[in-house]
Amino acid sequence: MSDDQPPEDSKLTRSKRAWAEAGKFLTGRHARPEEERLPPGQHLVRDWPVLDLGSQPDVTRERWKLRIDGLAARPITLDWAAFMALPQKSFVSDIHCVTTWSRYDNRWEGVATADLLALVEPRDEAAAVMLHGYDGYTTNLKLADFAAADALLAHSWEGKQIPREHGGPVRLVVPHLYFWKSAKWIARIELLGADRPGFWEVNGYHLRGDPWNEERYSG
Ligand SMILES: Nc1nc2c(c(=O)[nH]1)N[C@H]1C(S)=C(S)[C@@H](COP(=O)(O)O)O[C@H]1N2
Ligand SMILES: [Mo]
Repeated sequence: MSDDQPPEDSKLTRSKRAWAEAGKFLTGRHARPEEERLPPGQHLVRDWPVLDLGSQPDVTRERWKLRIDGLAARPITLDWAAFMALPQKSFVSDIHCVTTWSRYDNRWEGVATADLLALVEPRDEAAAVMLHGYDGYTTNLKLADFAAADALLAHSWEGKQIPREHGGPVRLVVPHLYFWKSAKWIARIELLGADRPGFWEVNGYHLRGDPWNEERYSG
């Protein structure tokens, strides 16, 4: 379903693996989101940086399809019209990227992940999801993290279509975890019986990625 395979041994992945080994940016502090809005080691930005593996697939709304399968009683493929016919939600949340920038108060519109899960009926054994992007990117989440109350598949940001470089037509947003978990150009949500590492997780990044516990790296 994806257009190409991500570069396993690019300059980017090599330098990120080195960051993970060195524990770059780690402060050793822990915090609680109720007490500190800005997680340890983060700084605020006003712009919105673009980060990806270097290819930004050109997926039009007409061509975009989302497959939800794996351990589900009712796997489905949604096209744009079917996706837009689902209940639309709007959430405001903060972004925390593992490269230390955070951005407050992003208004997203789209379909809540909890509503999507209700549609496909995860089997009792389902415990995690693997997200697949049209660029071949993958990232994993525990089912409960994916289903968080403010997590959604977003098509709009600040009232406008999410532009291609930020993952349009549809990207995931899971605000309580580092932003690498929020797959852009989402193509497939695969329900799994157990958590297994995606692209950055294989390359030294944490399996879960909680910013307040500084779960940057696996080591
Ligand atoms: N499909 C896909 N999703 C992705 C990525 C990617 O390379 N491909 N990069 C991740 C990383 S590392 C980050 S920090 C965020 C960046 O999102 P942004 O470019 O909208 O800021 O997207 C995440 N989702
Ligand atoms: Mo990232």
